[in-house]
Amino acid sequence: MPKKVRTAQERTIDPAAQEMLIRADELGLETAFHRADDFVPCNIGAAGLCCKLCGMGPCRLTKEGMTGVCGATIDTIQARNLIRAIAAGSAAHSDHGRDMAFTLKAVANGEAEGYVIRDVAKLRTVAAHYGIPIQGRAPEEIANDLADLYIDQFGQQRGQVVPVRRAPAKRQKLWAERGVIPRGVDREVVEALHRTHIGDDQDPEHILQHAIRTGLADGWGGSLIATDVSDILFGTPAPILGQANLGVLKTDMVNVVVHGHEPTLSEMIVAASQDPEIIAYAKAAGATGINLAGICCTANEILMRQGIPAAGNFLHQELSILTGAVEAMVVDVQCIMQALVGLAQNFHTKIITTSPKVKIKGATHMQFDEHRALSIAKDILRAAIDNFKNRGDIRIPDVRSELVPGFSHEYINYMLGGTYRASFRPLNDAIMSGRIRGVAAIVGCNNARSQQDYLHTYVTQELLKQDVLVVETGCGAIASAKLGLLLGEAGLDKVGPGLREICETVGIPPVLHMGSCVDNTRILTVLTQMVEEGGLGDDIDQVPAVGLAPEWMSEKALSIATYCVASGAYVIFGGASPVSGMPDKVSDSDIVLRYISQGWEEQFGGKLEFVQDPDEMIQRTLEHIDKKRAALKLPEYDPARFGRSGDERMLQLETLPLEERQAALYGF
Ligand code: NFS
Repeated sequence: MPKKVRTAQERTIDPAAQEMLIRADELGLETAFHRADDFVPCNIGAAGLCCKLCGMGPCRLTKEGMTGVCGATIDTIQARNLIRAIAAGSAAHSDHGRDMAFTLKAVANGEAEGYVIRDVAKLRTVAAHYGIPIQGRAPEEIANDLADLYIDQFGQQRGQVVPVRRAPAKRQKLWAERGVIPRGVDREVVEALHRTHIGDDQDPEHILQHAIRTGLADGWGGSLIATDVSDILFGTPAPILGQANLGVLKTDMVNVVVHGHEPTLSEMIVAASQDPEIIAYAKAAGATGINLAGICCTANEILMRQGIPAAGNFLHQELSILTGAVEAMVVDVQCIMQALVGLAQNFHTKIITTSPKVKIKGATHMQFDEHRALSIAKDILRAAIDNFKNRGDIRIPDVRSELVPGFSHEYINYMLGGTYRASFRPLNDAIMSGRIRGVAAIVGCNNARSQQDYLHTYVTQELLKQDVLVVETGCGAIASAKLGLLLGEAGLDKVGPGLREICETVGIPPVLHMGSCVDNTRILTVLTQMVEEGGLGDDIDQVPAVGLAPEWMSEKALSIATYCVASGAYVIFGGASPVSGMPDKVSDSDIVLRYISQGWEEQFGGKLEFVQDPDEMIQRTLEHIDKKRAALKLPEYDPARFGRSGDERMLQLETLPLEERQAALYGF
């Protein structure tokens, strides 16, 4: 079959990305979009039917009833492949959390150059959750105890990881009954690897039971720790004006793109870029200053706290280099394409790796150490500035959108009631009355095999029309940002009437940007607070809410899906299913697929499904929300009941003669 080469428009809906893909073609360069067209994925591996766990394989099971050399069946092989991916995702998020906890320890002990505790209130709130004394103690003393407690969660061998105590009481009880509360973060990941070694756990349901515990070690373990410590050290996000897309790069400045995930280095690069000595150094090199921009979740971290612009999401990493205007791309961990180095060789861009865990052949390695963070950040910026003179031909797409990110659960609580009445009551009331039909969390990656940003933004826009409040994180949030959905009133005319009233009354965009992917824990916290506020059931699985990752690609996304399901959420993934099995057959190759939907739903009230068609994703989301509304005995969703208040209505009334206006408003 001849391979299908997509046009730039078929590869992405983003005009900035299209412009760069055309430039790549003109220059004879390739990107992930090109490589995705160049080879077809292995259909056996893609369906989870390939086992390469020992030296007798790889065993590729292409027919029903086949087994591997050791006798492993299709369902066992699929379950093993899936849990290994979940374990890798859980490990990645959690190791990020561990590094954050070690940084907190160093800061508490005055050993971390340049860092301070920015959010003492959050430090005290979090510490108090765990019974750490806070009265009359200095922030550093509290932080030291919290850091020790958090560091212990990773290597703990027995008991329960402490962040699970922040889940609804009923959920904790359910987890305890099912035996899935993580004992220690590392222990669950190690056990997932042990169980899937040749000749160990051969019962797919038993394997997937442990997948739940491995996912929970991420969501209610490592990721939650990462979010807490990031907020304590760098500030809990609140709305701030930002920009997104490649047009944030500047022609007359030294452009430094920070890409990856951990905020420790990027926050310090932000601080260093404002240092007068560094600015003077940049000016001496002929630039007007330093322009920082982020990619992937690093972008989200510094965007929501510092307002530093986002150059784009996952598939923008190569495209930013194609502008020719990036002096340095500074990377730490996760979602960093190896192809960056080869591509950068066609320009002057320096790829600088910084993590002791991540090196790429051909990149410059400038290792980060939190004890000397500010000095290292300045060294990195000097290297970028020195490279400014080597810049050649540049082309920066004139495309950027404004956005307002920073909707932490703390801020949502505050915005709904102010300082003295901070509460989730108005949100619960809006859902209970039907003004808001339900909530959708639309998160996750870009995938080079699907049209960049299309599924994200299509699903988002369609759900908004149906009065579904949308919260977003990760690369999905950046997709919406690029389309202008994260800005105040933008797009409110395309939002359902009830949701529009709420957005206008509270003064929020219809899509709330809640942060990076580790910050999906903020969504767990919001759901917990909604439950605790009352009126929407007594556990997360009763809330009319759905999680979606329409363009997922990473193992981290699978881990997120698993802990969301374990927390009671219905999760829909777009694109390919890693456990799809034999095409069109209901047989043993469907056991895993059925278990992670019906099986998990029976046990945890949440389920995971892979759905390719975006309209079906929307339909299933709405059906689920309506089903949950009915179970709570809430009024049936009826958009005709709303839209008679709010700014739009007032503007309409203003056009009427006085008497008619009074009649409409007061009935006389
Ligand atoms: Ni999430 Fe963030 Fe993006 Fe996907 Fe990668 S950056 S941690 S994995 S690609 S959303």
